[in-house]
Amino acid sequence: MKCLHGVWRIGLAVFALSLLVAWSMGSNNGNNPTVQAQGNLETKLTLTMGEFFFQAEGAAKNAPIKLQTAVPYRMKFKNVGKIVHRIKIGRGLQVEEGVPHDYAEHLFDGVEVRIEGKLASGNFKVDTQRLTQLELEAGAELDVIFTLPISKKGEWELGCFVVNHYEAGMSNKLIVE
Ligand SMILES: [Cu+2]
Repeated sequence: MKCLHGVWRIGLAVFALSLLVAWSMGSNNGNNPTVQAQGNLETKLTLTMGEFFFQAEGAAKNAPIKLQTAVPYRMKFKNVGKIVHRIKIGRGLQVEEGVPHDYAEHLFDGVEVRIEGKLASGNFKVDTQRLTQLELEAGAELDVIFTLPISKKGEWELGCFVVNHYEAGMSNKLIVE
C-alpha cells in the first residue's frame, strides 16, 4: 500500500485522532496572535469536486485554476459528489500499463501547508511539508492553507486517481503565476 504514503484522509476517526496528536506535538500554536492576524489576509478559494470534475469557485467545470506565488491562500476542497475522491496536484503524469496513477512532482512538496477540517469527533489541524494527496469522502470538506514560493511557478495539473476517475474527466490545469 505504498501509494497511500503521504495521504491525508478525512472520515476515519482513528486516523484523525493521530493527526490531532501529531499536530499538538508540533511547535506551531494555532491560537497565537500572529497566526490569527495572517488569517485575515488569506485569499479564499473554494474548489469543489464530484463525478467527474473539479470546479473552482466562479469558473466552469474543469476550467483552468490560477494561483499566485507569495499570496497566502485558504483553499477549501469540497466533495459534492456521492463517492470518494482523491486529489493530487503535480506534473509529470505517471502512466503504468496505460493507466495514469500519479505525478512525478507534487506542487506542495517542500511547501509549508496547514490542513484544517472537521469531524464528528471535533476539529483537527495538521501542519506538513509533504502533502501529496488529499482523500475526501462524499460530503467531506477541508481547508488547505499555503503560500507558494516563486520556485513553484508554471503549469501544474490537478487529478483524481481513484480507478477510472482521471480518465472520466477528473483532471484540471492549474497555473501558478
Ligand atoms: Cu474522483
